[in-house]
Amino acid sequence: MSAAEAADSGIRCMLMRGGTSKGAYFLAEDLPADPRLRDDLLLRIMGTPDPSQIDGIGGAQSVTSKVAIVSPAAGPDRDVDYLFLQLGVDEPTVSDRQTCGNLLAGVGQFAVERGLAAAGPERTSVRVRLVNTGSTSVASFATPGGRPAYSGTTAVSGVPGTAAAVSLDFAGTEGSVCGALLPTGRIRDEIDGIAVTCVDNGMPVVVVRAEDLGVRGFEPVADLAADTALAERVQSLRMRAAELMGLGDVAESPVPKTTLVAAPRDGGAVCTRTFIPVRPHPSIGVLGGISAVTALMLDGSVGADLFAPPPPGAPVEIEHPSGVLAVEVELDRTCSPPRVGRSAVIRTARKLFDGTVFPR
Ligand code: NQM
Repeated sequence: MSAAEAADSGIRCMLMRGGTSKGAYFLAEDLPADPRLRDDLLLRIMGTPDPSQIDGIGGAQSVTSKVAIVSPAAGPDRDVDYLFLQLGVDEPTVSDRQTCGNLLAGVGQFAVERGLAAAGPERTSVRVRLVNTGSTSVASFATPGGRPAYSGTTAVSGVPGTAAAVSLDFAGTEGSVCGALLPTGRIRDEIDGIAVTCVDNGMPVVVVRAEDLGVRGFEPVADLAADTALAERVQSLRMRAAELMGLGDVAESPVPKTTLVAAPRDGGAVCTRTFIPVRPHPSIGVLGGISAVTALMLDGSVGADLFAPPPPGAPVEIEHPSGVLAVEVELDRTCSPPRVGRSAVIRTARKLFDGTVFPR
């Protein structure tokens, strides 16, 4: 499909909110198979590069400049494959170097909407392979009468109102980007004189004590966003951490993320401020949050002493700028280092529009 043809006839697209992110969902068959042509088309659809994405459907933030590409399962033990692409806002970048647990929240419903997965009469579980990382997730949600229900009573911090719950159960996330839960081979490293724990339980994350970067760790996002010196320190830390984690040059990559941790303030397990990659996240990513919590649960990690574990069986509540993200992480502590059993989270997702998008 040429650029002129795509601009003329448009591309079938569903816009969905998934958790605290928003993105364009496509069937792979509706996009060019050549990644170069596909990425060029997606940039024009999103309105990138432009800080306001005024001529596209992107929402001018990293968490609203996202794409989910869903295709029939290319292998056994799953129903669909989900490729996530992070598009830049003011830079013309398209990266497949991370997945997104928030957009994942809409993938099961999208698969049912497009006929890639059969819905049950009450509830449906869709087994999703996360193509970016090779891990899997089972997305379960209500399908009364065989159709996805979007309204419900579940609240997600950072999203107004309530919607239908989508439970996401993850497997195979441990080391799924870097090859090991502790990609540097150590529970702690020192970078620029600062102690960090580098972790990958589905998302490469560098965990740092907020006070070691000269902040308290519960500042409003706007204050952190205005702190250019902090952004420079975060960038230097993550570039060096990426080398130790085997990620190479990450100048144009959204990973690793950096999560600043502080003692909890609102009854949760820990207070966080996350950077994607150097701008403050309005909340915290799903797998980013799961990875950070996994690090904090390990003896000797940076921030382990700040972590207030919940009672047995209760989820870990991660405090973030717009509220709380509750995650479950099960560790097998009979291994050294411990192995991840399962991770899980409850999100909501909503179909916003379904139609044809016309690229610039
Ligand atoms: O970590 C933002 C988000 C994310 C990613 C980011 C995510 C995840 O809030 O699984 O959800 O860290 O880029 O959607």
